[in-house]
Amino acid sequence: MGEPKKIIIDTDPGIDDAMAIFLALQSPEVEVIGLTTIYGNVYTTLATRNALHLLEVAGRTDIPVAEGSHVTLMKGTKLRIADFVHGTDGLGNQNFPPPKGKSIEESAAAFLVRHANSYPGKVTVVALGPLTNIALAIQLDPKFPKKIGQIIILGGAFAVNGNVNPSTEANIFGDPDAADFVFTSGADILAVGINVTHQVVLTDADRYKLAQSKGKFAQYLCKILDVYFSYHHDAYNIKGVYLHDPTTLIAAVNPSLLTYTTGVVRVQTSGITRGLTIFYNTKKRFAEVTEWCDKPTVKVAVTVDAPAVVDLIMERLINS
Ligand SMILES: [Ca+2]
Repeated sequence: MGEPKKIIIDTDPGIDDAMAIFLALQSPEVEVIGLTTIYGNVYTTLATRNALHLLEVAGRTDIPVAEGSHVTLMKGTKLRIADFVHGTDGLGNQNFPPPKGKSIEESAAAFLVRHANSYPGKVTVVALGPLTNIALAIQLDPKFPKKIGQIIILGGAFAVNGNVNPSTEANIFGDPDAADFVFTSGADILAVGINVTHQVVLTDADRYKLAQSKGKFAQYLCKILDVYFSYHHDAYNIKGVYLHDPTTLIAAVNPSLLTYTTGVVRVQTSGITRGLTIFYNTKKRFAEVTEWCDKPTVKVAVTVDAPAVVDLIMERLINS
């Protein structure tokens, strides 16, 4: 294996964010060079606190945390916070003690820009929340899309219903203006939507296996997973949980476990379908000039080897 891929995880922890962060720390294919925080599952201040806490649990306080935006790209302060999914603390209502460490002085956007400049083409951002910080990084440095290696995005509902409402997936809903800006920025983008992540389910039996293991991360996750299981039972009538964030992290660790298609993605920024992601496969030549014409293409995940992804996640969390 060559050099591990340098990754920055932009995150709103979040129960499945916690799982993705631990998975990354357990994966020799990637080197986590920083966490940047964003609102989504919780407000940004709490996301920062949770990111610091998770790194302390992991014994990886060497990894810096840069706090991200508290408002949307358009300075909106009325945020959608999914605390009913992850618990009011974002981590399964466990009332963990506050972290000892602090975030660095630099903003998330400045941190992203600095690392893209230090290692041009070599840094992958794994964006697990609304895309505000990534959009701000592009505003800060218009060359950011060309300097960053890849941006792997958990977001979108491609040709399926959303999970906030029938049109829209939660991370895109969090900041549709930022999402449209990032998707059309010309960066090397890979989007993993809920059309894919809804195929990757951690079952009750898997949770039992985690609980029976001696793995440090497995033990921790079993404590926080109850709230997430309850939410999935109420919302989807399933005895399992969707592994949104870990599956997206796997796209950085082992991209061959997913398949992809290429096209232009635009995001609806107003109306009842605000946050809708519309993919254009570029095959049809439309008679009129459309809002998708002359925009850069991105990759969108189409299929996933779900059993292999769950096995890999389980193996790495159990052997921790
Ligand atoms: Ca997340």
